[in-house]
Amino acid sequence: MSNDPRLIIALDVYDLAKAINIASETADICFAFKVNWPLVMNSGVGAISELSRFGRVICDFKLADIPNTNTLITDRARSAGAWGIISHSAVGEDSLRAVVKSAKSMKVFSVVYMSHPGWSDIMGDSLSRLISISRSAGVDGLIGPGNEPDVLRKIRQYEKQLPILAPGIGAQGGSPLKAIQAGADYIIVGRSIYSSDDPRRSAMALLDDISGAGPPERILE
Ligand code: O7E
Repeated sequence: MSNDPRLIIALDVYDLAKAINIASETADICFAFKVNWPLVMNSGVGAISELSRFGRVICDFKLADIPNTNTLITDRARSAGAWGIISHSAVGEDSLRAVVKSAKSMKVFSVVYMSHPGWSDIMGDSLSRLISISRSAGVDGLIGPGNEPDVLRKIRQYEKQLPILAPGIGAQGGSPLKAIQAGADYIIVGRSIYSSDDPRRSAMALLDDISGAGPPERILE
């Protein structure tokens, strides 16, 4: 399914045919595909099962609701064939626990710090608390900002075991190698790949950049 263990491609497109094209061209060089609201709102939940034919699908729904609603969404993503789901941790431990419980064998990743400036304005001081909530809820990995190596280092200081998945690479200014050197195990990349004329070639260029880094220290299976 996947040769490169570090790259997760964000398929933030509306058009399922385009997402399928990119997935079929890159399935052998990435670890997983991430789908977000643009694709699912336009193409329906069936996009998850369609893309699952090419590899692992992570539903980036950034769940941030009461436990019952989080459970309903997680159940639906699981029945559609998702391999993983992303939740906010800032919504509280009870809501995050509901996601972990209904995910069953599906992986759960929680956001502990975001890559856009507005996050640090409001939430910057909550990092250790959000990591602690994530850990006790039993998530499988953390989402941290690939364009802020200092924050990634802090996350790694607080949490030694869980893998870190880092968006913010390329279009948001982050360097894949610097993110990995700062503690990220996986990088999440969208526009630099899906907006390119040749998504496979762009993905390969990113992989070249990190080829010396070796496999992730903390591996997701
Ligand atoms: O900037 P791009 O085009 O490479 O896309 C980045 C993707 O990562 C996009 O889907 C966006 O929603 C997501 N993302 C961030 O950019 N910043 C964050 O802090 C968190 C995420 C994210 O994916 O969260 C869950 C993994």
